[in-house]
Amino acid sequence: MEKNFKRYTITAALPYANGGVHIGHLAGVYVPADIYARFLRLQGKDVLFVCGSDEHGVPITLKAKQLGCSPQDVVDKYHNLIKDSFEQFGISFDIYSRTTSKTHTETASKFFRDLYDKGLFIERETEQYFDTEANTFLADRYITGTCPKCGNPSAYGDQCEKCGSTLSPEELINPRSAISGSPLIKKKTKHWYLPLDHYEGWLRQWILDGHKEWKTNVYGQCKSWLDGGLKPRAVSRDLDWGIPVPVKGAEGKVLYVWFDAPIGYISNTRELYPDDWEKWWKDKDTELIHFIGKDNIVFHCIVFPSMLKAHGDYILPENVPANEFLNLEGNKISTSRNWAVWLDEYLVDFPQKQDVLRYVLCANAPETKDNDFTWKDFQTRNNSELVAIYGNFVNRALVLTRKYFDGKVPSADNLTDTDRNILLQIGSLRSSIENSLYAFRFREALKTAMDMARLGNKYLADSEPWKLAKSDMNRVATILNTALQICANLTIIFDPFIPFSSEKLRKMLDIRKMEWNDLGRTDIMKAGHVLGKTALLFEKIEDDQIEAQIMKLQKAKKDNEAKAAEQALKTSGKNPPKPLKNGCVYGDFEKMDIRTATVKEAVRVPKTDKLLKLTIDTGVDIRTIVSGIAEFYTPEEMTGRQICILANLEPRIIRGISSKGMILMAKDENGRMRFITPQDKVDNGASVC
Ligand code: B3M
Ligand code: ZN
Repeated sequence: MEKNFKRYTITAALPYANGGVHIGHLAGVYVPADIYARFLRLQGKDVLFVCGSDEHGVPITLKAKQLGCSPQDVVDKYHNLIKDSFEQFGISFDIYSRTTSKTHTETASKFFRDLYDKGLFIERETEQYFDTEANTFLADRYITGTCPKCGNPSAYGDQCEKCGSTLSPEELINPRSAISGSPLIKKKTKHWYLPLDHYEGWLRQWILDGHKEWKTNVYGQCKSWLDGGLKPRAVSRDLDWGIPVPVKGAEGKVLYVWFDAPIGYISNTRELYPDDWEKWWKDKDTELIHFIGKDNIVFHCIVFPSMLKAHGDYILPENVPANEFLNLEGNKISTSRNWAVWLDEYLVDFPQKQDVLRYVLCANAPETKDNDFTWKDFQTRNNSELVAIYGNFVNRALVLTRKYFDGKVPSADNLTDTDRNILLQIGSLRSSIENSLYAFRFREALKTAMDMARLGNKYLADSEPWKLAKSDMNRVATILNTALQICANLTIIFDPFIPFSSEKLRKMLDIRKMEWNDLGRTDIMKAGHVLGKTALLFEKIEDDQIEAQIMKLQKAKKDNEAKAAEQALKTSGKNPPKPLKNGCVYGDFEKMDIRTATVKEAVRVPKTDKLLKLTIDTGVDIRTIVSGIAEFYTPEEMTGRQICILANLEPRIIRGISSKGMILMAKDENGRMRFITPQDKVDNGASVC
């Protein structure tokens, strides 16, 4: 259904500037948002597509700690990386700014002040967990301890990932700081709360009664939040990174990141249109749409609208078409585990193939449920859809026109029923794709676009103009004219989805960018018009390219397992094993004469803490070895032990004693030295080999 708003404000979730952009982000938020923006623009509508980096909040400060730099350094680095990735993938924001901008600080502070001055916040003093070592209050997520339900020793203050229970930090057994590992104290602190419970009645009406058309995943989540009852939410935090709370007595406190981030949409609009921003946010004739992932639903459907409603001047979102999550090869995408396909890396491995990824991510978008991205599916969709259908059709039409008509559009003098019928079918796709796009069903819409290519491809295959070339050039002309009209229509219908390819095809056809309104026209390509240079629209992706990607993921998995094992050792206080030494040859080993032996006597070496003087029976001789093991064994413990020694080591003088040989020992995970003893007693002097 066509919508008749005067203008459209489209927002896409502001990504945290603490990492790059991966396929999950693109599929969940940015590709659908971009398709919608491009679709509306093609219709000549007044569109604002706004985004930017979310640069505040605890995740940024943690990343800074991890990298040993300042939060500002972190956001500078990632803001540029993210912005660049979006540009490369043709995400056509009108502005991509950042929440550390001056305009944003002003806008968010003013928004807070407006609500504060109207008395719309509650001030509360509560006791919260404080990490004395890191000198900071801790968000629930950064408190860890033992789950009271399942005993998992590393549950978080908000959730146990093992049994899935929702928790509060108070419930954790033995809570500790996830940042420093130290135990926590409780400390009083004052914060400002938005009383969401006051807006509950209104929210029920506005969403549950007024927006039944929202996607079921979004509507369902809102309903369950509302049914669970809303509580006041703190909109400030004790943190030294963020926008200072703009009231007296709020030193050391900043706006909660989820309070300031959505205001970023407004700030960025102000930055783009300093004099004319209000109509995008305050005029009832503007349609506001938020594109987000499912983890942001509560903030965009409940918290932010309550803020806007409380303020009073602003319009509310018409729709929030949140997507579910995209998994990768069967596993949840994870930044920390590096289980992701990063956009910057993708472009190195698949240069110029932005559209292939855009296509696959849209065709497989997690619109109604979580979905899986696999490299095999990526290859299949490229090879059997883009190449074999769309690309093949276009290529045939262009190559045959070059071959038979010197690259000039032939005229269609005698359209048959078949031709008319195909053109009619092409035209009829328009209303169907519009319905899908207006309903945010982008997969379905893309399928319709591909249906157009499919129709064209079948039309050429069925009419076989190459067979008619000898007998009926007139007919060939009509068929190719019809095919070229379909090609021109394809540049329009695919434009929102794969804009780079539409541009490429327009060049090959040598036509200007069309409007959505031209979709369905059958006279775009005029007889006699000279086509541009033909090139391949899409290229096949070979097995080895796909295998390389799968190997890359396998490597990431291995690296991650190693990292996790190392981490587990670290948190257990144990030392990780040393890396392996480089190879040696058998001859090197053979030179060493390793034997079993027994300690006959052990005494401390005077004036040392570490050394014992051992009298050893090697089965060949009785000798003295001085060994640095006094920290780990008493002389009494040593006496009578069977051990292994390196018997042919050059004698050394240690503290005036001649030491002949070395005792073989292993360091345990706590750094203590332990003997190597044959499992069963053997004669002294037996060779170890
Ligand atoms: N940065 C969370 C996220 O990246 C948050 C979105 C803000 S949108 C205003 O998932
Ligand atoms: Zn649990």
